[in-house]
Amino acid sequence: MTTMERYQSTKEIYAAIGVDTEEAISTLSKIPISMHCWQGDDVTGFEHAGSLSGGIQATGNYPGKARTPEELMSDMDKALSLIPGIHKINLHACYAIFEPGESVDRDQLEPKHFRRWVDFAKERKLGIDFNPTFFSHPKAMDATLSSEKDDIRKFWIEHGKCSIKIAEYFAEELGVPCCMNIWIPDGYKDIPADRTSPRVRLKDSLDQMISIPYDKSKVYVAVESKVFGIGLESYTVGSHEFYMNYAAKNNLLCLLDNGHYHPTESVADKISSMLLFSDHLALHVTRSVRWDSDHIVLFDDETREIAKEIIRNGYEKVFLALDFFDASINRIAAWVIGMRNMQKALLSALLLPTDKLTSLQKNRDLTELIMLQEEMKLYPIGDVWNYFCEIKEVPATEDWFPIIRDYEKNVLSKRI
Ligand code: RNT
Ligand code: ZN
Repeated sequence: MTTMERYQSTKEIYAAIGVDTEEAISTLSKIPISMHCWQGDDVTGFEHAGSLSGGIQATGNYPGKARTPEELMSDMDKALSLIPGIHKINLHACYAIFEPGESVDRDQLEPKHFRRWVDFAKERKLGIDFNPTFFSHPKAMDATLSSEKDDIRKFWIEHGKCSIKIAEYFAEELGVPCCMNIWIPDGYKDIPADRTSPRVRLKDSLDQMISIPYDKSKVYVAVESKVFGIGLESYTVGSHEFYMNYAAKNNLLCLLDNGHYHPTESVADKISSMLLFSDHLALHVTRSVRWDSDHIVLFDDETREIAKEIIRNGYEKVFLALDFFDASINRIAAWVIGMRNMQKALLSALLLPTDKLTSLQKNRDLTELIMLQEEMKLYPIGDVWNYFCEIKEVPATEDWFPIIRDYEKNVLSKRI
């Protein structure tokens, strides 16, 4: 049977339970996922201002890592050609592109240092999301926006301000709103004597940063909390409570990274509460294995629960990005696997008989509810996925992988 024939019969199976597969496909086509550039080079960037710091770690030494803007763009192109639909790319400030011999510190960055990324995005009709980089830098040794040293704090506040202007430039040039996410690593390895002062300073730094004028319909500033980092296990200045309150008071977005909570906490469960009090929410979907390890996103229960909540609460309200960095396997395959898994999770959420499930809950038919939720797991989602890939002109099933193998042989293996 061809993919089309299988799809036609699967369409009827779903129709019998009240699910319109055409509608699911059309909705899935409209959901952009922000593909993080930093999977391509283990969060290195192009400035070489210092090795990866801030309590995050990319482990592995798989050959073929991108070393230049050209290599990274070429690798991202390869990944995007194997991912169905139109998406966004997510850049960090440390991926600024300078003229030969030019060197610009992070408090002096300008839109022009990202012009080549804008050209790249325009040609491919992609939006861009952005992140100031508050790590891997000599001035980020101890602390950044919460530093007790005024000159250090000023430097990072300036970096934040430049970043807002760059985010605005992306949105203006591309006609797509830019989510600009602030994450800082500041914290302590051991128990601090004063938990308040660093938070007072962080609050003041953020106030200064967002005091500059910018178009709030174009730039959505988000703040990302964290429970701990490597070497910063006891205290994180930018905790969940800090940022949730800061975002609420200042009309910013909270960014929830599902690697940044206690292991039994469910980010899926947080989405409905967040969106009840805020028009938008930002997400970093990742996978933590025992700790915030940033493993590749799988088509697993956690991702599927998050996807269900995105769909049920309105995907238009969510800035959806991935955040992982695996240097132990082919980095382009890592992107493709993670992006396609996120899409599969969204598709599986779109293929649920939501009205029926909701009314079972409302009528307290909880036995039938769990029964149907479980039976839905074996419905033939794969036939819909393969058809989706086919109409988007990307390889279905595992057929994309030989293209990665070829690229590895012809391009990556030559990078020595
Ligand atoms: C770190 C945060 C942050 C980074 C990226 C590189 O724990 O998750 O989002 O991973 O900005
Ligand atoms: Zn993150």
